Amino acid sequence: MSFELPNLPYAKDALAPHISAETFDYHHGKHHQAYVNKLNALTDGKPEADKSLEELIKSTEGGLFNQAAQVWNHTFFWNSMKPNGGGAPTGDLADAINRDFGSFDAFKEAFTKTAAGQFGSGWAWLVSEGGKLSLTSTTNAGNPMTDGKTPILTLDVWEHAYYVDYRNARPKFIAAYLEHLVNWDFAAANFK
Ligand code: MN3
Repeated sequence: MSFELPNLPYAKDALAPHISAETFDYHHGKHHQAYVNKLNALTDGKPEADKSLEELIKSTEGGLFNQAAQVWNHTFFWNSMKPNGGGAPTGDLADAINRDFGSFDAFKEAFTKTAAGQFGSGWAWLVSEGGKLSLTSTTNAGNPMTDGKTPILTLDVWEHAYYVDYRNARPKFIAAYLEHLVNWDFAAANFK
């Protein structure tokens, strides 16, 4: 058994102009594919080849963790967005955001700070733990599951995620994600 690159959940030009097809050509077609290839090279012929990505994330470290987590994180990131996304959550997740952040606007402000404040490469996450929502960021391939937290949404803040479309302007990328891209249906499904 080997690990495979999942298809994008939408056409590669479906999030333009916020994320271009060119970015997806590189970010999904080259970066994400490279993590899959390296994970297969590291696990080839070993028991780890039959484990799930979640199992590898929770039980490994070093190079194997980095590749497994980057494969999982990117798939989760693609699903954290959709064409004509953004807007506001509804239902239980909306209630929990209001309870744990004070308001949806306060959540957006805090998420923006978390994503902008992650120094260097990494990820910004909305997570739940025991039903309570919070924000966290991780460095490089880090994933909050290693701390027992459940990912709800993520944003890739490595420069490769935004440099083609926004150059160095990470805050513009964060704003576009929140206003136009977030898939709140996916987030709600993760909040159980
Ligand atoms: Mn990336």
